[in-house]
Amino acid sequence: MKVAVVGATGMVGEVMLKVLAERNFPVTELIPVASERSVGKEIEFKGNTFKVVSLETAVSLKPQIALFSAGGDTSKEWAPKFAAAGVTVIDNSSAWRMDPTKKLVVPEINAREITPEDKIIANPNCSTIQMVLALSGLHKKYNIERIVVSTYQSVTGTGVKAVKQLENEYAGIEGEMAYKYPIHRNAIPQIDVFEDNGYTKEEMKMVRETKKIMGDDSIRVTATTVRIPTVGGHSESVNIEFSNDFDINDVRRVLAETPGVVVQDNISAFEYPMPLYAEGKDDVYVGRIRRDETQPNTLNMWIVADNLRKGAATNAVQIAEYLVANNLV
Ligand code: 2RA
Repeated sequence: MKVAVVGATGMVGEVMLKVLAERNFPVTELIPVASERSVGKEIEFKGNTFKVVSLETAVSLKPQIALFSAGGDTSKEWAPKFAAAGVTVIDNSSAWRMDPTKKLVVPEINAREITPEDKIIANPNCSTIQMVLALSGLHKKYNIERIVVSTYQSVTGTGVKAVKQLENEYAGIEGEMAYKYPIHRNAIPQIDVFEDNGYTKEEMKMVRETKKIMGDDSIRVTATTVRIPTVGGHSESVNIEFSNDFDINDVRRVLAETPGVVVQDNISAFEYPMPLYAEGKDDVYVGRIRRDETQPNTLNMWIVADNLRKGAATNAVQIAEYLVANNLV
């Protein structure tokens, strides 16, 4: 496979390259793509060196697959140009996620929806991916009515400038700010811009994308998304109300059997998921599984995953793997 990685020098792009190599994706030729100022820069991939090219050059090289993580504006402009050249684009930006003509895919849940005609496939938002993956098996079994989620999100979700801000603040150095406020020793209850309803765009992504991926508009979702000074992954406190009552041991069994989910839930040994230990891993970790004692058919749990891996790069590479395995490219 000739594979282009658009945004190869960015935080997610770098992880995409790492994941492609680690998972032995059949890359015969790598085309790293970045903005004009990075063109010509050298990128190491599996012991070989590749030169960064421009978007124009990348289209003319006609890769079979292009993994995009270069922001919504670049995707809006360039994904259709790649698609028109016969390239299948897997896009990590929010540009196409809610477009009804585009599939929004978490492979373990809905990869079967992909057809050879899908030339632009959307990768969901990181905080949505880890939540829906953990909930997909439980939805099938017990039918989710409503989800109340609060997130504790890593600065890596914002990018390299935010990681630098945290490091600088920790070291007491003045520097560029990615956020309006300090993030060290803080929790910022705003991720992305505010929408007219008073929710942030990140919160509304969780609402809208969950319904689309689960293929069920009736699921009610309400979210509060918060940035905290961690780097290893996003954490989520999730309250789920089902139509049907559940057995808590069966909930654990369903979670343990959900591909990509690992149950870490042994309170007597103080075992629960934490972002420090999820960093660099592809799984979604679930713990603190317990019944909400204030109302029937309702469950509380804690979900943690590395937002750069399953929340972005790994999910995109898994979509690419599905395309190859099913002769869709
Ligand atoms: C964040 N969800 O964590 C974003 C990244 N896609 O800010």
